Amino acid sequence: TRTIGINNSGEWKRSSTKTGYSNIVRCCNSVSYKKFVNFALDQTTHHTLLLPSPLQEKYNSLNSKDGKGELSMLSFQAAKIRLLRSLIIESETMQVLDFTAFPKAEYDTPIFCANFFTTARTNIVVLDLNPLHDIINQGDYKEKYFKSLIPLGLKYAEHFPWGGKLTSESIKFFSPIVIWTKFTSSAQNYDILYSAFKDYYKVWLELVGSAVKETDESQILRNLQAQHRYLTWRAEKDPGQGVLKKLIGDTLAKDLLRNFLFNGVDELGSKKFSDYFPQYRLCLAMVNSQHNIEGYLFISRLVSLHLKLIVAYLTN
Ligand code: BLA
Repeated sequence: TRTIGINNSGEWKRSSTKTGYSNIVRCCNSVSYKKFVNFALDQTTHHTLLLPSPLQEKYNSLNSKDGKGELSMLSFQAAKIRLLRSLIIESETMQVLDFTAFPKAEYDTPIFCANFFTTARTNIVVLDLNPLHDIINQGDYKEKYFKSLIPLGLKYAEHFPWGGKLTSESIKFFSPIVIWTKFTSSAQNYDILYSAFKDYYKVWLELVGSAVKETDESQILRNLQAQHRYLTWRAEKDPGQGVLKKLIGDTLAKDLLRNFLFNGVDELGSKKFSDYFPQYRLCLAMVNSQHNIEGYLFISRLVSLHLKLIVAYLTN
């Protein structure tokens, strides 16, 4: 198989040894997310034939406007995976990972999602298998994918406490095992984050591996619409947008978001953001009001506590 990677100076290269990033740490921080991505790519190649995505040619490496940071992009596809892509940002002040894998519409498998934003002092982390369908009202979907994964979620819940306020939409895109957390920078925290990343990715690969191809056209369409809704949300509301615009300017940032990170948003469906999220059209201020967010937060904490009690009861 052809193998590819990004070298340390950010130049695109083909390497004969492995698929992934060069592991050399470019900057001052104690963590480099390149090893996370390399682990994932390596694991993936054990399960499936990973092919370069057509996006790779255009999206590979960019320097930030101030010349002090570098953005490295990798993208692939596979038999069951429409797009597996990663963005790593390394600069003097931050390390960022945005690693997401989208299954093809014939599979209702969750979307793998790892978003880590790291500065010298703090870290904002989302690690999840984002459910494709509603896990609150669609019990069978929750049962199919998440019931057996609750112990995995609990394994990290104690070390990585809930990160705080979220919009109600984000909560709905997250699974019961989401790691949504903020922590101070330390080698120990990165070790545990790496371990969680490895666990979650291996589980995701198993789910994709055992997924059975859907043949019912209406189910495929449902999966496709769910993927498109997800892409629409993220392309519009990604909290990293501001950082990206600052690093590479408005035009490039928008292009990167719509055509690389959330590729498919303009092709997989024709609905717009306001069709999927009409609440934002009329009354943005209300949706964002403290009251609403606190309400959801309160409920989600209750649910999570409840879940822990049930698990404790069942395992005793
Ligand atoms: C903050 N990123 C956040 C937050 C969430 C996410 C939940 C905190 C709450 C919020 O601002 O909404 C991530 N939200 C997600 C994810 C989903 C979602 C993964 O709904 C999926 C459905 N983060 C990145 C990248 C950058 C980044 C690429 O992924 C930078 C280039 C930065 N995330 C970033 C920053 C914040 C943040 C700077 C803080 C934003 C703020 O406080 O305003």
